[in-house]
Amino acid sequence: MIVFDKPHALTDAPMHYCPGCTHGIVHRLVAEAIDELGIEGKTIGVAPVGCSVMAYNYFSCDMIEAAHGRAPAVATGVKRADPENHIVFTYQGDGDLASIGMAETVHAAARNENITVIFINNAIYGMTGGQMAPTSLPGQVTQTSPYGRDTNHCGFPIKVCELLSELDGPEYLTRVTVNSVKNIKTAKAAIKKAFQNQIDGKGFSLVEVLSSCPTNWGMTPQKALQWIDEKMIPYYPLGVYKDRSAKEETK
Ligand SMILES: Cc1ncc(C[n+]2csc(CCOP(=O)(O)OP(=O)(O)O)c2C)c(N)n1
Repeated sequence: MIVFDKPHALTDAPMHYCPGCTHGIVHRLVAEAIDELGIEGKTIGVAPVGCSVMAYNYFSCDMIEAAHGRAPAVATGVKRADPENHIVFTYQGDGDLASIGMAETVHAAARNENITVIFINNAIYGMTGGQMAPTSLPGQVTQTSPYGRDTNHCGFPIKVCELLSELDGPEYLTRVTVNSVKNIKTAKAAIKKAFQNQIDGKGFSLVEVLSSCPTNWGMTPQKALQWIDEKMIPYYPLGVYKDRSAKEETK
């Protein structure tokens, strides 16, 4: 008897992610949301460069590869070409979304593009070998900050949900994590809502997922999940940063 199955929106391809990396968990949550909302046939994902560069192998829906940082611009075009029949999501790392792609991110949010953005914040450039990202924490040791991120020299991490919440445009901004069963359930609900918002025509919805990178953090998978609790969440508090419709309903 099958009691726990793979979502239909995921292929059978084995994933290439490192042991303890949470990209796989987030892929599953996105696929579950697509299954439950019955939108696989009309969903188009946009994955740019980063560890999830081969996401097109893992999702059963249509996928497009975007240049580094340009996913929100590509997604805007795909969505606007046929808004009634396309459900469009981007799947982006922190180097991608908050560094090279920051302009695309801010402008897509300001325009309230009706797309769903899945933002994987693992505080590092994973694919290229662990360089400092715009989200690396003060004091964090990376390949390009071997003595720890010095804020005098490198500035401070960018808090994407807080930053975008100052804009009038975006519909829904939330930060979640996937380092425990409880947190995975919250993340699932947020991702599903971000897709439902698009179905309802509400606009730009971004789910930031605090994620682990044991390989580049130099930790065991278990320690990496603890590090999210101990170091990342205090700097990047979890929660809903904007939910415009909910606010309007309570007025
Ligand atoms: C235009 C361009 N600049 C730089 C690169 C090199 N590059 C590939 S992935 C990457 C960073 C990826 O980090 P992130 O977006 O945080 O995703 P992760 O790999 O951690 O999941 C960089 C700088 C590139 N492919 N294209």
